[in-house]
Amino acid sequence: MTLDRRRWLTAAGATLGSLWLTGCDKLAMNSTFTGVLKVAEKWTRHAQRAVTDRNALAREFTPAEMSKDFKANGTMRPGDAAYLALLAENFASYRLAIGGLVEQPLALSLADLRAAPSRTQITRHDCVEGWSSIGKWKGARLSALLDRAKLKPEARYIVFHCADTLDRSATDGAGVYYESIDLIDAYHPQTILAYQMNDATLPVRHGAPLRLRVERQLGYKHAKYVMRIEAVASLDGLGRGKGGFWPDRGYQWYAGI
Ligand SMILES: Nc1nc2c(c(=O)[nH]1)N[C@H]1C(S)=C(S)[C@@H](COP(=O)(O)O)O[C@H]1N2
Ligand SMILES: [Mo]
Repeated sequence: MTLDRRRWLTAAGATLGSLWLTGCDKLAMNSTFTGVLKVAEKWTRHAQRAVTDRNALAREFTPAEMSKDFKANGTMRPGDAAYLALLAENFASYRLAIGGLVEQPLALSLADLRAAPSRTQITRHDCVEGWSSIGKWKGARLSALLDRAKLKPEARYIVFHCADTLDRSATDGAGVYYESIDLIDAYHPQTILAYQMNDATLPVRHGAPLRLRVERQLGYKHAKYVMRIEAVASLDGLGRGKGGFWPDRGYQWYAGI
């Protein structure tokens, strides 16, 4: 499935459609009503343009433009026992769980992920803190994995649960890093689960064994150390309810660039 315009335009269409369905010629002659239609039409075009923009590719760079030293940020080596155990055996028993609102829950090894449809891209990572680095990423296309898991129609967001506790002072259990994206970004062709960076196995400081690249958004959306993916209908029950570790602490949930 590719996330078509339908899901996006359903809301606009429903409103506009019900107006049309009144189908009264007298109404069409009424200038207030035609004014409403014009506004609705303009709004629909606006929504359409927004969809097109969201599907556009992020800029890609040449190998010569790659940063000599790609900065690392946030957690650079999770101290969590479960992660350290996986690291000690070089992720041999690592399994990416894909569950929640799916017909077919999955548990994928790194070999499975490497065998899945992939994409390679050289992109610029922009952190809200004001730095950028350009790097080359190779990973499994999230769209293909979600197609394999078969999203249920109620699924609206994809959540990435990470291995690292970034805020050890959080007593409400919201100290573990997580992030979420909507289905437009989940199905964007550049949205991948990267296992390789700059032609080498993804290093620990950059999120080994698997990290999200969601190239149309700022750095904090790019969850590192991804352990589990969950399809959900609402972000309410997660963390502090804002859909991500940093959004729970005041950052925008949608960090489009
Ligand atoms: N699990 C996890 N993912 C994370 C973070 C983190 O601390 N933990 N930091 C985020 C932030 S703010 C940025 S800028 C990028 C940094 O990725 P990098 O270390 O590969 O540069 O990871 C993001 N993803
Ligand atoms: Mo960041």
